[in-house]
Amino acid sequence: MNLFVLTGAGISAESGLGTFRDPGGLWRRFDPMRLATPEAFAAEPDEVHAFYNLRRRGVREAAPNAAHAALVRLEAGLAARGGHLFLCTQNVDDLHERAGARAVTHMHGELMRVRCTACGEGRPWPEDLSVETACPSCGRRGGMRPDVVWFGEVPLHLDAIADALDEADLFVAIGTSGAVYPAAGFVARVRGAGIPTHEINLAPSDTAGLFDAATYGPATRAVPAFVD
Ligand code: BJW
Repeated sequence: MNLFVLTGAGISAESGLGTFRDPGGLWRRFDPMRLATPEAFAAEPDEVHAFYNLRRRGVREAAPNAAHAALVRLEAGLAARGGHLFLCTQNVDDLHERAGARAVTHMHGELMRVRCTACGEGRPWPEDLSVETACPSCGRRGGMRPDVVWFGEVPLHLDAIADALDEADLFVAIGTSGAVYPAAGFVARVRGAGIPTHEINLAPSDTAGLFDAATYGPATRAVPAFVD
């Protein structure tokens, strides 16, 4: 069995990390066009750094929850039976890895990494960033940015994701609103190929009608119940 799991902010909500579009979510309080676009970073880098420094500190203080742990058991269980879990997350946090997941595809990048816009070098970076931060590789200041995918940028690992979608026997989406493309389009793509689909979410997502089956409830209960 090849299982494709797509996770979103809802899986980390009970770890204390805010989602984007729920009541009180990040994009309800902050304008994403002023914080999560390359144009915003060019115009107001201090504001963008302050936002991501706060988020980075939040991730450092958060711990993986029972839903992240259940996916680790799923990965091991499938491997023991000759199957494979392709875990694709839209999340920029590292809670899947800290729970023990062996292979995680971060299609929207990673908050704990930086990239230099001058020389392109990326590296782990768990600390605050500022316009004064110099790139350890090329020495340039002002170009260091969080290694995340902003609106208008192309998500990462799309070829590997397309292959995994084509090879999947089952597609499961967990804790994602289905509002952001291309991830929101995965369910339609696999459904078109006749692959069964299952949604796990607090409430029906924007794409709920495209899933064959659904489990509604908090991820820390619904994901272990699905896995075990
Ligand atoms: C729980 C829970 C609990 C809560 N238990 N569940 C087609 C149509 C229209 C527009 C576009 C389109 N194609 C492209 C676009 C433009 C744009 C887009 O999609 N805009 C829409 C808003 C309309 N997309 C892009 O710009 C993307 N790039 C792109 O398309 O490039 C072109 C290209 C593509 C492919 C090939 C070649 C070229 C890039 C998108 C980048 C998104 N970036 C962000 C920020 C990352 C950095 C950061 O973290 O700051 O990614 S935005 C934000 O949204 C973040 C998330 O990964 C992403 C998705 O959010 P998610 O995870 O779904 O969270 P929420 O809050 O929306 O939902 C949470 C869910 O959890 C809810 O359903 C709750 O019910 C649930 N929940 N508690 C279980 N306890």
